[in-house]
Amino acid sequence: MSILEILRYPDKRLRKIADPVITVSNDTRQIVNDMFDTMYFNKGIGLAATQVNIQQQIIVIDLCLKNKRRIVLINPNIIKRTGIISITESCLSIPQIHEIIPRSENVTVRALDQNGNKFEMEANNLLAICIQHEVDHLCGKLFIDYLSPLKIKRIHKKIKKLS
Ligand code: GNR
Ligand code: NI
Repeated sequence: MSILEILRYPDKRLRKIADPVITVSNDTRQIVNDMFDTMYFNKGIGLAATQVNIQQQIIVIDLCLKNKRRIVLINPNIIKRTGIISITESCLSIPQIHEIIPRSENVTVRALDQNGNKFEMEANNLLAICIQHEVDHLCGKLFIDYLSPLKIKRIHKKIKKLS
């Protein structure tokens, strides 16, 4: 078990594009386990490999914060989106910033699980939002990228004050 270091905005490595996992191996499963440990330790509901400086398309999610329903998405692909929903989002890579972000309300995602098996799942509400937030991370995108330049400016000021 290892707790990995989470990159903090404005670290440029958060902007890297993750590569697909070619073979789901024991190494991949080790990364998944470390990511769950890191996510639970930091009380997050999701974590993308990009956030722990691993440039591979790996996501872990558990909305319950406590081993209730672990979801692993390797090489995820959102194949369908419907509806619109907005909640106040936060990100372990941008501590103390909380903003309302528009997302799709329902998504269908195709991915591989930790055994390398293909699966498809439908998600709505918080799970759908979390999947979109994490898939964005794998593309180097952060939730604050959806905000206006003025709001981003204010966030930069707040981060400066906090540090
Ligand atoms: O822990 C997290 N909570 C959260 C709340 C609303 C929308 C998205 C999230 S994901 C976030 C953890 C994180 O930074 N994942 O990348
Ligand atoms: Ni995040």
